Amino acid sequence: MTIPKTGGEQGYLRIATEEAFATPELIDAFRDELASPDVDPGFFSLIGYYLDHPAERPRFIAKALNDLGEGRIADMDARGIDRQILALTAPATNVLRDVDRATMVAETANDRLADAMRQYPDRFSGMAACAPQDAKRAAKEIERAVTRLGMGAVIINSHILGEYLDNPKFSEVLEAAEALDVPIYIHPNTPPPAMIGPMLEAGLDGAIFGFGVETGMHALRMITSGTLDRFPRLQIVIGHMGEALPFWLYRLDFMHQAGVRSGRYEVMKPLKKGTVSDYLRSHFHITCSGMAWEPAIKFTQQAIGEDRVLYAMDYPYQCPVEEVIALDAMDMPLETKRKFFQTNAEKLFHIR
Ligand code: 1DF
Ligand code: MN
Repeated sequence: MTIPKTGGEQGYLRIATEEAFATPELIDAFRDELASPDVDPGFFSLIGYYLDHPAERPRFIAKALNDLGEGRIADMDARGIDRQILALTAPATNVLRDVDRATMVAETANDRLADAMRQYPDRFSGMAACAPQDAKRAAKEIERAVTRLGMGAVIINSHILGEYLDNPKFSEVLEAAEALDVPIYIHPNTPPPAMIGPMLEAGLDGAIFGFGVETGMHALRMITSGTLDRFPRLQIVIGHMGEALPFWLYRLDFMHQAGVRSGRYEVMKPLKKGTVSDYLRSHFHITCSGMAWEPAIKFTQQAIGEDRVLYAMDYPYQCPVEEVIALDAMDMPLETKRKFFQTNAEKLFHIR
C-alpha cells in the first residue's frame, strides 16, 4: 500500500470538510449532562460510549478529538489530508440545557480553534460553534467567529433539544449565516426522545442509521416548511452523502407535489422555487463523510451537480487511509475530482 501524500502532486489538494474536535469545556459539560437523572437517551448512548467505553476505537477517538496540535497533523500526514475543516464534535452545545454554559462552551471552542488555525494556517480551517438555544446571542457569536476569528461556516448539530432550525425562534441564526455569506453545516445528532425508541432498542440510533434519518429529516424540513424561501441566499451543507436524500429525490418530488396539490397538510404549502430537488440543487452542498463509495458519489454528482459534492473524512470517527486511496482511484475526470477534493470546498468555506 502506498500512503497518499499531501502537497497536491496528484493534481488536487485533499480538503476534508467534516472533521471533529473537542475542548475541555465541552467534555466537562458533557460529563455533567451524562450524570443528570433525566439525560437524553440518545446522548447517553453516544457520548457515554465515546467518553467511557474501554474498547480500542472509542479510546482512540476520545484522544484524537482533544488534539489540535502535532498528533492531529501527524494523522493528517499519514492519510494524505492537506487541510481539515474543523467543527466542535456532535452534539456539541445542542444537548446542553444551561444556555449560559452552552454559550461559554461555544465561545471557548471558537477561541481554541482560532488559536489552532493561527498555528497551522495551511492545515486547519474552522466552523463557528454557537448555542442556538439563545438565537440572539448565537447570532452575535457567529458574527464574531466569522469576522474576527476567520471561521468559514456555522456548525449546527441537528436538533436543538428536540427542536429544528425551521422553527422561527432560530431565525436570527439563519439570518446571521445568510448575511455573512457562510453556509450552515447541519451535522448529525442522535434522534430526540420522541423519535429514538425503536432505534435504540435495536442498536440503530447512532451513526449506523439514526443519525441519517434524523438529519435527513431536518434538512427536508428546511425545504418543505418554506424556511429557505424566507432565506433565499442561505446555503446548507449536509454530510454522509446527503443523509440519503439524493437517493429519495424522485419520490420526494412526486409525493411533495401531490401533497401540496391536495392541501393535505396545513404546514406543507407551495414553494417559490418549485420542487424539493430545485432546493437541493440551489441551497445544498453534500459531503461524502463516512461514505467513501464511488457509486454513491457519482450518483449524487449526477443528481445535484458536481459543484455541490465535496470530500469529507469524518476524522477521527471514520478515518482509514484505504478510503483516501479508493477515492483517489475513482474513475472520474481529473477536473471533477479537483472540484470534489479541493475547489468546491475552497469556494464554499472561503479558503484562499
Ligand atoms: C460518530 C459518527 C460520531 C459521526 C460522531 O460524533 C460523528 C459515530 C459524535 O460513529 O459514533 O460526527 N459522523 O459524523 O459520522
Ligand atoms: Mn461527523
